[in-house]
Amino acid sequence: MEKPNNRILSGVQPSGDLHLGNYLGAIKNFVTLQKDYECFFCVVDLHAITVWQDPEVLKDKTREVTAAFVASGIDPNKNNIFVQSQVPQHAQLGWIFNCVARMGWLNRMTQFKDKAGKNSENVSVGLFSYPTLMAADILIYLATHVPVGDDQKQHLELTRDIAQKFNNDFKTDLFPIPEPLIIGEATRVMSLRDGLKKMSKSDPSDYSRIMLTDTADKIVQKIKKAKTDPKPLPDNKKDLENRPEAENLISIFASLKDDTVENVIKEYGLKEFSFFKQELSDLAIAKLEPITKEMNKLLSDITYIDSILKDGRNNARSVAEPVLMKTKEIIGFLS
Ligand code: AQP
Repeated sequence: MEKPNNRILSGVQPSGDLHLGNYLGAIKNFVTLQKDYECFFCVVDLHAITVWQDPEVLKDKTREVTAAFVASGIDPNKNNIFVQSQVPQHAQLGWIFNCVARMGWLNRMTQFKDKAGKNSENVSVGLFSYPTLMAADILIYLATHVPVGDDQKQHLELTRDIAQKFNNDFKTDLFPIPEPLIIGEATRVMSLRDGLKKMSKSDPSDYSRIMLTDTADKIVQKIKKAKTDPKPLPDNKKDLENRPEAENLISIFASLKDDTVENVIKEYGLKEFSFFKQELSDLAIAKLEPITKEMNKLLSDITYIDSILKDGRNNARSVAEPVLMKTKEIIGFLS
């Protein structure tokens, strides 16, 4: 079987409105990576249903994530954009990996602990075994690289462990050990209300995140209300220590501007936050408004969105099926 050497898989859940963390931590990087890698970008609806999703809303959000990919600059003619549940090989390999991964490995996953909290007896089994499906998402394409935000690093480590164990157990070299790609100044965008909490779709506060669907006025309001400390911006990076809200806003600015935190500090050091917030609002609107407009335009033509997903699905299946067949043969399943 031909082994790729520069193939990427990454996914975004259609579990709510996409926010600036998803954009800066993931989608914006996908746009850059499409130049040098063969890319599989997946709308991971099987992951989304690990927590309750309203069926009608799930359909809309699945198309919205697709539109966000394209509106941000991912070329659907060059890349595979598809929906996870439409490529059944993911779930089939996911089951096999449930039988490879060890309970102790999954018990150590901090995201499960964070998401389940005190409710761990009542969350779905899928939420617990989510990382084995993520391993299947990656390895069903023999992906060599995975762009990851800070929050997904541990899951990628588990994927590497699963690939290694499968290869060792069955004395094969079928699965690559995928490398993380950690890119940009915003690998972990924090909540605008609390610099110690990740910006997230499920945060109950609308003011904790900037959404890709927010109007310019809403963006201004949210940035104006963003929590900061009373001091002006620091004039060197070291002084950002113990100032999580300041660090977050400066990192967001740097990432939106494709610049470094050091350069932003050079330009705005010792300025008041009220001034910096205005500059940040202008920059965020300049970068996000065209994407929002394009997303809305794309979403008015569902037939086009669905045709992108159909092509993506067909390509993805044609790559995934031989890998699944080979895996089954190695395990000893009858063909
Ligand atoms: N705050 C963030 N900063 C940087 N990157 C982030 N990502 C998510 N939040 C941030 C990255 O976005 C990609 C898609 O994420 P996802 O939707 O699949 O899952 P998630 O990480 O669980 O997203 P949320 O918004 O936090 O959802 P909920 O609230 O449902 O848990 C991933 O590459 C992720 O790293």
